[in-house]
This record gives sequence, C-alpha cells and structure tokens, in this order.
Amino acid sequence: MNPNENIRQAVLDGDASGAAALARVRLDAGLSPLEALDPFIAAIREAGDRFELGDFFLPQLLMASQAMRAALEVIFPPGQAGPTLSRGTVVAGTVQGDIHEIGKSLVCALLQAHGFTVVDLGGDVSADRFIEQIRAVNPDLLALSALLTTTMIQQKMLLDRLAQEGLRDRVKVLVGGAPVTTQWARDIGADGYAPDAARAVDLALKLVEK
Ligand code: B1M
Repeated sequence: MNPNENIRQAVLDGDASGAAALARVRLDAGLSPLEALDPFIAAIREAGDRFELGDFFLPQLLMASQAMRAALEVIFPPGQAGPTLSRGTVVAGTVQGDIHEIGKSLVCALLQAHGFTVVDLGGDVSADRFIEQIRAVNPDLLALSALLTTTMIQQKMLLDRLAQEGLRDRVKVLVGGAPVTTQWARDIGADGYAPDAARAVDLALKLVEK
C-alpha cells in the first residue's frame, strides 16, 4: 500500500497509535516536520469533507482528529525547547465557543521552533482569559485562531475588548483559521492574517521586528 494511503486510512479509522507510528516513520525517513505532516492534514480535511457530506458522524470526526493530534505530537513534541534566545512572546488560543485546536497547535509549534516563547491557552478561550494573560505575560503578539464561521466574530469582540481595556497598543494581533481572510483581518483591525502556520511565523517575525 502507498505510505500516504496508510496515513489516510489510519486518520480516517481514528487509529491514533497507527498514526503516531506512521509519523515516526516519516521523520525517521528524513522528511522535514512540515513535509511529514502534509498527508495527515490532507486526511483530516478529507474527514471534514466526509462529515459535511453526511458520510461521517461526529464521533468518527472526533476519532480522526485524535489520530491527527497523535501524529502532530510525534512531529512537534509539546514543550520541546526551541532556540534559547527568545524572539518574542506570543499568547495564543482558539477563541471562545470553538474547540478546534489542531491548526492553532501547529501555529504554536512552528512559532516555538522559530524562537518564540509561546503561551498556548488551548481552545474555547474566553476574552477574560486572554485579557488576564495579556496583563500577566505582557506578550508581543496575540495569536487568535477561529475555525467556525460562527466564532470568527469572537476575534472582533476580543479586539474591541482590548481597546476598551486600554491594551490594544500593547500587543500586535495576528488572526487565522479556515474561514478567516485578509479582508476580515482588516475589517476588525487586526495587525495581520496568515493562511497557514508557516506564513504565521513569517508574519510574526515581521510584526516583532517593527
Ligand atoms: Co469541526 N468543523 N466541528 N471538528 N472540523 C470544521 C471546521 C468544518 C469546516 C467541517 C465541515 O463541516 N466540513 C465545519 C465548520 C463549518 C463552518 O463553520 N463553516 C466544522 C463543524 C461544523 C464542527 C461542529 C459544529 C460539528 C458539530 O458539532 N455538529 C463542531 C464544533 C465544535 C466547536 O468548536 N464548538 C466541530 C467539532 C470538531 C471536532 C471536535 C470533531 C474536531 C476538532 C478537534 C480538535 O481540534 N480538538 C473537528 C475537526 C477535526 C474539523 C476539521 C475536519 C479539521 C480541522 C483541522 O484540524 N484541520 C474541519 C474541516 C476542515 O478543516 N476541512 C472541521 C487541519 C488543520 C491543520 O488545519 O485548522 O485549518 P486548520 O489550520 C490551518 C489554517 O487554518 C491556519 O494554519 C493551519 C495550517 O497550517 N491557521 C492559522 C489556523 N489557525 C491559525 C491561526 C493563525 C494563523 C493561521 O494565526 C493566529
């Protein structure tokens, strides 16, 4: 069987240990982390398409995402130390009402690998929690992910809250997630939008240089 077909099958079957083992094989074959992750991303997107078509039910989508996360943790082990010199601090999270974490975790892993200190607040993060962490950590960047058309609005609400609390000038705000666009980022007054994790790093580097 084609190796990518094995990966596709492991993710669609929700086989977390199989997906983790296949991720390890790709790293051992000398692929870069992003190359190693590619077929897993294709597979989880296929699971989403099948869910939308009614061909997959929510528990299957959940299991597929657990398999995807198992692979992600092999490829980007959580808490792995990045370069010792920090390029800046990022507070990151998926906005309130939204538990999609895979893309955000990938953004966090790449930021960390590029020398940022990342405080990952996880998914379904309330505006109060973001504000509390901005006050506590005083980050250079706030990275907000949203995967649902219904939760994108939380990015705007948080930006409004930052302004009300007098915090907007203290932190640059980067937004992303599948339904988010450059236009949306402009409309809500964010400092930038990135369509994927690699470009989120490029943008973060530019924003901290400014
Ligand atoms: Co959900 N889900 N889901 N889901 N899910 C989507 C997003 C959906 C498109 C599926 C579909 O119907 N085709 C759809 C949204 C429709 C819409 O809003 N228009 C959907 C839905 C409807 C739902 C529920 C409402 C289903 C239900 O309950 N009836 C529910 C919502 C729960 C909630 O949040 N309140 C739900 C639940 C779930 C699971 C729990 C089963 C699981 C999430 C598990 C987890 O993360 N803890 C899940 C999954 C896995 C998906 C899909 C299949 C995959 C998402 C993913 O991980 N992609 C997704 C379909 C799809 O994406 N095609 C879908 C891989 C990841 C690497 O890509 O997250 O896009 P992505 O991240 C990218 C970029 O977007 C970008 O970089 C990453 C890659 O480099 N990026 C950023 C992301 N954040 C960024 C931040 C940045 C910059 C870039 O800067 C800050």
